[in-house]
Amino acid sequence: MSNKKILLITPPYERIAPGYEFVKQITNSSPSLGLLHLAAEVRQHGFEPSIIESDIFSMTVDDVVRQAVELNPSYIGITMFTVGVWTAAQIARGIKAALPDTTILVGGPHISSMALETMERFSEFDLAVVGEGEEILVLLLEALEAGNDVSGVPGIVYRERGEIQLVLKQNPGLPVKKNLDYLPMPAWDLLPDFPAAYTPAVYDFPRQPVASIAASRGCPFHCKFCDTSTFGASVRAYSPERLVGMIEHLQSTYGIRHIMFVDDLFVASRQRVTRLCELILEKKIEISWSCASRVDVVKPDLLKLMKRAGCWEMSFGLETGSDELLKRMDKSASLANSVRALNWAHDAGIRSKGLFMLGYPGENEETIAATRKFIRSVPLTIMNMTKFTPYPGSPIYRDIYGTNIRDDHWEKMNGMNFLWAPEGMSIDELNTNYRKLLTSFYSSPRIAWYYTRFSLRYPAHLRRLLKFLWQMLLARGRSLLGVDTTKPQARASMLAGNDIKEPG
Ligand code: B12
Ligand code: SF4
Repeated sequence: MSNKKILLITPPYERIAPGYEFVKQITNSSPSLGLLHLAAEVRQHGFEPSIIESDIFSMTVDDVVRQAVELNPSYIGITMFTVGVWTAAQIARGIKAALPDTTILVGGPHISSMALETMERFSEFDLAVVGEGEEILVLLLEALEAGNDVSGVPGIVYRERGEIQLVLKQNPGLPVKKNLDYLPMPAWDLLPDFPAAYTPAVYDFPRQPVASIAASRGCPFHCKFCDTSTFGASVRAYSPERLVGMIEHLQSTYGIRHIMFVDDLFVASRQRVTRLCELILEKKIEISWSCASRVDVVKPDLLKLMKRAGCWEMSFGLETGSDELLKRMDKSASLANSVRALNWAHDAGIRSKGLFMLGYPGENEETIAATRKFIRSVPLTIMNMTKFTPYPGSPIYRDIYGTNIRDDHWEKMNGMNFLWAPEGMSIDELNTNYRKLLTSFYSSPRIAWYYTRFSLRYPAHLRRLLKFLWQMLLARGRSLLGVDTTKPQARASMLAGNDIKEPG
């Protein structure tokens, strides 16, 4: 019998290399904001959403299928990054086998860029929604409920019976709205064990509980490695008043003390950020927060105001210490911009997190040496380095695809595997340099001293780190004794991607 239940799922995916599960102790466990937005919207239209965050609760594909079958919803919605496509397909297959009448819908960053290819490859997905999903999902569910033909629903990919076989069709999407205030509050209330179970990476927040908000959508830049296919180039945002309302709601309902703004470019509008900071100060809201920015859009006075309004950390997409590589990435920013912004943030008293990547086309021993020198010369407090991955939806994907990268590498696209090496370098060399760069930063006396003080001030971080170190020692011990510690599912995924080196 049909019901109005829709189960929204984040599939498990290889976030941690098999055998390294203990790393999870210290990594980011934020919920999928996309699902929270979709749930809030469909609930307003009479549907009954629920959410499974499988990765955060270490659920396997079988666990997810079991829970879905128990709930027996009419609709399943699966969100996916490229790395989660294969497990999403396994989940869809499992559910279809037990509940053949359930409609399986998919969306998310991977679908926004690869909808046709994914639907062609995985017949277990019934319908795909491209781009922002709130309004389209409601239109789609209403059409399905009414038993109508879905061919008129905007922004979807569907199958239509052709003369010989089913043919895939893609409809154009909806025009974007300039202001995000029309969206309902994300449905944090549907998350099991929120906020306790959703902690960001260790040392990445000063106090908890923590929640994330996407205060704007879209980015007008076109960095070649970046996938902007979901939100596009036009920047849209909540009004500062609405954002403050959201922060107050999170504080009063869940006791949230730190907010992570996950916008691509939080500082896209100086005017909007200024107003937000003024409102936080006027209303005397006691909250700390972090956000991401480009290095070329910040100014000292704005940074000082942000600091006064609670800004604790800013992530800057620094990428590399080579101007030549920045040019090749179409980053439209220079090392001089980076140095200036980092110094300004430091002077304002805001922590800077540097986001880097290694292995971009054109990377060589010289650019790596330049990055090493750069990292140690600027006032960074924390750094993340991803292994360059040509994500579908990024301009560089189109340049590289067809050389030696294939679509069955999708399940390895988590920024922790080198799937491709620039001319003149091997994957082994890249892995060695990756380790060296991270060690060179984190072993510097300035950083070691900073984290010692930080741990003493925030013992919760220290406890988490100690637990991680203990589990790492256990894993090392087991590996020395020759005991296989990987879960069966992780082993299967390892075998499926067998021509790719595991992260070192
Ligand atoms: C916050 C964030 C994270 C967080 C939280 C992730 C999470 N669980 O959501 C953390 C730090 C954990 C993270 C990790 C990674 N991330 Co990340 N992340 C982001 C970021 C900055 C914002 C995501 C967000 O909250 N958006 C706001 C919500 C509202 O949007 P949304 O989730 O896309 O959902 C909307 C639509 O996609 C659609 N939709 C989504 N799902 C579904 C499902 C259905 C059924 C329907 C109908 C519609 C639909 O409707 C939603 C509402 O409009 C994006 C950049 C971006 N612009 O999206 C990158 C981004 C998603 N990340 C990316 C990547 C690559 C990763 C990593 C794989 C590797 C890495 N180097 O960081 C890892 C690990 C994977 C993982 N799942 O954790 C890429 C994805 C590219 C790709 N093709 O796979 C992005 C796009 C960055 C980029 N520009 O390249 N990430
Ligand atoms: S890397 Fe940042 S600035 Fe560049 S396109 Fe992506 S979101 Fe925009």
